[in-house]
Amino acid sequence: MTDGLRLFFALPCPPAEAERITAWRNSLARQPGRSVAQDNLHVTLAFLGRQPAARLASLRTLAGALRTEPFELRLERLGLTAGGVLWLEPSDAPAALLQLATGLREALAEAGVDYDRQEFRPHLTLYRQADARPEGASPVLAWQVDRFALYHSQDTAAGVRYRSLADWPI
Ligand code: 2AM
Repeated sequence: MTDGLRLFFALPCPPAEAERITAWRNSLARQPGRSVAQDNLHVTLAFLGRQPAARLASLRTLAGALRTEPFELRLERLGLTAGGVLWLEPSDAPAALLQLATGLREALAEAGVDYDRQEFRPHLTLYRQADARPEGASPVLAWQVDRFALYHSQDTAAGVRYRSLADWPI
């Protein structure tokens, strides 16, 4: 599908934490590749890819029906994937986070909505096409998660922008 909207569900990184991690990243020696814009920092729960706009109503309904507990998310492990994605991940993912992602993915499957079926591995991407893991101690990001959101990934003249279409309390 070339039309439609590129969508994903995610936890937004709160502005103060996004500012902190961006300052840390900007303090590093320059890397090749692309950093994720401060306003775009997030933890993906489920990546849907292109979806018809007509599906938005059912996505809102299924997301609104999910029930979980607020939890603290602590991202303290810096990782570099073979594909050059530099990310922060929890050393111990909270059970409530896994429950939220699993519940969401099950609801999507039940509604017949396609999504990326890779096993859920919570992380916050900082950099793409990096060629080295920065030296030194990993920074730590932590916040109380009480909302998740549906995002529209848009290509703009200023680069990709993630716009929140709706969000829900957890
Ligand atoms: P992200 O790193 O910005 O969260 C489609 O695969 C998108 O889903 C990727 O661009 C990535 O975006 C996210 N993703 C990839 N692998 C994942 C995984 N194992 N668990 C959760 N999200 C993943």
